[in-house]
Amino acid sequence: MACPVFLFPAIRGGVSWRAVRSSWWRNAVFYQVYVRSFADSNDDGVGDLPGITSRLDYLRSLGVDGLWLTPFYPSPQKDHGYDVADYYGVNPEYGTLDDFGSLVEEAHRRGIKVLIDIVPNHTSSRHPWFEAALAGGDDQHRARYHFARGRDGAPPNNWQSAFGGPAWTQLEGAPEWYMHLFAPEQPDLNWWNPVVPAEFRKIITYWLDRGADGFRIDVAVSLHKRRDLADRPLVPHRITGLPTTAPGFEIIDQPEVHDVYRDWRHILGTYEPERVLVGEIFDAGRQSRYIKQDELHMAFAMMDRRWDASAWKRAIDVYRRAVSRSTSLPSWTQSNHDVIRHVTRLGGSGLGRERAKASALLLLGLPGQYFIYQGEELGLEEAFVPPERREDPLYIHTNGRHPGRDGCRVPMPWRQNEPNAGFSTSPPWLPTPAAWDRNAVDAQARSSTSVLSLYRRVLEMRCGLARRLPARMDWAAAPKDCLIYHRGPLSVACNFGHRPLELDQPADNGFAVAIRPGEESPMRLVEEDE
Ligand code: ISL
Ligand code: CA
Repeated sequence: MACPVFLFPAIRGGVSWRAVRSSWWRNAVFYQVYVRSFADSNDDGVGDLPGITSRLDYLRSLGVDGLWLTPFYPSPQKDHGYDVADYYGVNPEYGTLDDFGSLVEEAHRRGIKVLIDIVPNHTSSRHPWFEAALAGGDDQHRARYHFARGRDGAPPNNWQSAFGGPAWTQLEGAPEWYMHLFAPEQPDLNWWNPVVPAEFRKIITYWLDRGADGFRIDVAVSLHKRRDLADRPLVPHRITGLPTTAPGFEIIDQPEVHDVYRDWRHILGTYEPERVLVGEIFDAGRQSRYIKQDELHMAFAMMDRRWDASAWKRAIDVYRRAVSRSTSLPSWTQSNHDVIRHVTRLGGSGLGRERAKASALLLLGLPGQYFIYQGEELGLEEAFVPPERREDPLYIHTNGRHPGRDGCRVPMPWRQNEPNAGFSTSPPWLPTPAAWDRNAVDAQARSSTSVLSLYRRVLEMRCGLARRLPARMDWAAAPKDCLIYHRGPLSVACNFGHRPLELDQPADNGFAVAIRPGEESPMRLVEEDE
């Protein structure tokens, strides 16, 4: 967006005033585009890059500074793009490299930055490297992945896949197994082999040269696995007594992962304007080790706590402390393509939506970046996807024990009274819930009380206040079930309770939130000039 952000965090460690001052990403608002479900330009039921380009004016009018595009590379789509078969191309379903070029150019013309997703932990099993490793069985290709002999017909160790079952699959008719911390179609790369970091250096340079403003790094701390591939020690579970993995035994997050990001940061440093690295890291302890002047710029401060004032205050402080020794600020976020949408998490329907409006305001006033997940600005809830239509590997590989993540990936509703809420004239890859018509962008744009209108107003206000907001915030004394903080001229109050609260602290310069159950418009937004 055109709104310049000039907020100055404490300057430490020799970062020049100029460098900090010119950072476009500090306090920016990012918007996560789930490419497959955002906008469909050719009515085949699948979102695509030209679709995104056609909606850039919508994103500009929302007031975002940058986008994060989920993976759009050629891929068999076993994990919807997080299984990359070619890191240098565009999945034909999503468009072409030229379409990527136009998207970046048009976004930049509107002052919007474009981050792309990079998936360095694993490739697709259809990546030429893995195909060569299987076909030839030669050591050179196999050494790019983790192949190991099993133990008496069992996997090489007891590591588990995030999608259920062992993290190993045996080759047909052979004693070797290969490692996959996710689906079997996502073999893990061996980052101890120098060929792998060399290839990723090439990949990131390639996309930086094509105008990418930075990367969201998938499973950022997993690259190097512990070298001895030792079993995870098992201890009796605290409650059930059943054997469970012992805490504190790392199979990932090895010291060498930091070398990778120092290397990437160095490469980014040779580009102007500044490019950024956002790690998919949610743990605050890890964030404090990876968010550094010479490593990552950002990671996700995921606010998925239960709706409780002290739990939220604690989480906010934990994430603030995690970056306190760096020049970075937290990147607040509530949803992404892997979690249940937060309106639903916070109680669903009217109540969940009011809480979600309040939490967005609470977080948008804080120092730091904010990541919106597409559809959040419409107040979308988790959708029910009929079991036979589910596609998520998490659902498939857990044999349905996990409902999967399809419910937060359902295509965007754009227009009321049109097939599939205006996403596509063909049936979308995941079905649009019948009731979603009322969530459509066009309907919400017409209503001043919609979630969309609230997001637009708040982002505009944030942009207007930007120059006057310090990087510091202070909690103020607050009644039970309420959080209040001050940040320069801004005061934010958030009521976590069920009863309306009268505050004696005036919030003349900022916005105040109150939840009044049963009222049509429970949110109060006090603009500066009121
Ligand atoms: O979604 C999860 C379980 O519900 C998480 O554990 C998730 O797998 C983890 O955060 C890593 O996520 C990323 O990498 C995965 C991919 O499936 C996710 O979509 C992606 O965000 C494997 O590439
Ligand atoms: Ca399409």
